[in-house]
Amino acid sequence: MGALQSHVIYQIYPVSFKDTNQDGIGDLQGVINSLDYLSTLGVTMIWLTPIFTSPMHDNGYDVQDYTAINPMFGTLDEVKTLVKCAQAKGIGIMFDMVFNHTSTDHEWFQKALNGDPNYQDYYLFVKEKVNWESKFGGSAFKYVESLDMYYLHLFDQHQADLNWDNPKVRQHLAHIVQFWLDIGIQGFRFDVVNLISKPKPFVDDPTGDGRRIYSDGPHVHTYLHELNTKSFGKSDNVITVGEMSSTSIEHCIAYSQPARQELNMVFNFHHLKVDYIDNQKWTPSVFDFHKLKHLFNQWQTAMQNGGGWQALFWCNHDQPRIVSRFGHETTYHKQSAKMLATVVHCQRGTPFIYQGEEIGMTNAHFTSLSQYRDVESLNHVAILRQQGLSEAEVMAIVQARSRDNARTPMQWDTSLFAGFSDVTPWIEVNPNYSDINVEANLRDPDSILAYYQALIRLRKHSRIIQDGWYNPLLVDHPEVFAFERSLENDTISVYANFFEKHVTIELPSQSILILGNYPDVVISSTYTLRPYECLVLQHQHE
Ligand code: TEU
Ligand code: CA
Repeated sequence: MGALQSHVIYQIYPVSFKDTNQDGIGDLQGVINSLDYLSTLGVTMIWLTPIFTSPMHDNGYDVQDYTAINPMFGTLDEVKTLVKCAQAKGIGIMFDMVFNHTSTDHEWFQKALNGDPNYQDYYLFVKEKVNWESKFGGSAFKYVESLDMYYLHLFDQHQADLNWDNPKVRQHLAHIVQFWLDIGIQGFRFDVVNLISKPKPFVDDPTGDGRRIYSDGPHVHTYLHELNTKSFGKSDNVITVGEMSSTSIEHCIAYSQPARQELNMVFNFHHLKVDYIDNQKWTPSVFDFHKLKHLFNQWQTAMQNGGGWQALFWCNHDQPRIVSRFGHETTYHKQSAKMLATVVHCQRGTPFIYQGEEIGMTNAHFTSLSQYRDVESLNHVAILRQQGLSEAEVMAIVQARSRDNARTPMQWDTSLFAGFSDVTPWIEVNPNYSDINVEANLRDPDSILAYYQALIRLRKHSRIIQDGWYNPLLVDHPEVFAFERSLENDTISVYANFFEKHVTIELPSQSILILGNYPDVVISSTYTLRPYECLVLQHQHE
């Protein structure tokens, strides 16, 4: 499996990946059956979003029991089979640990509700609430009449935030990680893990929703270091990644510097807010390309200077599809999907691919609000209506922003329900599956899938891509994002046109093309990039 630098990690959202027992819901057996496909793609690890028992208010991010598998996905034996079969192909399994909060159905929360003060101290109960907002809309505090107290829920009201200041909570969580290590799980993604340490007492946020008070809180680094030394840090070759919400570069360096023994790498979302106004997800806005370039360059250089390590990604189960967002869905579908992949996979860090991204899956384009399933979307529909927006305006925002854009079933082939299931799936299939599907990609040597394979091969064989220094190029160019990676005497440079128009640039002398998304490229010192064209060039210094 190799070092952190050589990994390429594939994210599976099991509920939408592959259904094998025909109940319309993806399952573990579906993942097992797809291992040949993933092995052909070349990925080294599979991250599964939570498959623990859960009432599924937030599709499994509301965990009822961290050591029990939700029967709708399968059994513990199937997890063991998956670990073994994946291992045989050199692929590790990464689990998703939701440790900022538990489901309100969790035994601990139920005991707290029943009045047990020991268990009340597992959560964040307060007599007086403050003005923090839930990320899914409304107040972050829910009143419990029988206790005459409020509990904190930064997400849905069924997701109660844990009190990490309680050493018993931290000990339980370390044991849970150890339980999965003993089963053979080789990676962990920690959900919103920079939110675990809240400063107390809670105070109002006069100018915001509270996030600047509780994100990257006072003991977060101490608690992560402790979790590391008590669980995954004791095993070799375990890969960890923390999801960091509204974080800073300084904290991300600290989370991921090897010497600090916290985590291997971090996801941040700044580059995915370049189409927001003032951090507002539910307000329509346009894509600021200059901001995107600036953020990539800033994070890449600061993280390398500080010795941190980034998880590189465009897509996950919470984000609209990137080809719909910063690419082109029709005429330049293939070209733009390949270009977007190139700029992520050639940066310094560990790339992540979200299921369906490798075949260019697009946003859902649902036409009725009744097609949406996600709690965040449904809550915000109600909020937007209260704000007085028309139904058409609400629909347009949800179409652009809903997490369900990423959650439609994986498009395997042209059969009914895209080969995901034989029965009606829990969420509708994107009608474009007849064009965009795995089978069609496997038949086409020039497919998006084939290009992802080439990018993964490139990383595997290129020390520059793995370890090279990142250097921004053409920083002020209005259409082209460009950078180079260098190691000893070798340099690779990447030029990517993010727009539909032709743009002419100067290329370094003696460049050799190693990868591109158009046929018939003739490299010359002055080069005109075609719509969404990208070039990966190699230069050798004497
Ligand atoms: O997401 C954290 C998070 O804040 C977001 O990505 C969120 O979904 C989005 O910004 C809202 O606009 C993680 C999980 O990835 C997500 O699926 C869960 O719903 C959330 O934590 C709570 O566990
Ligand atoms: Ca199923």
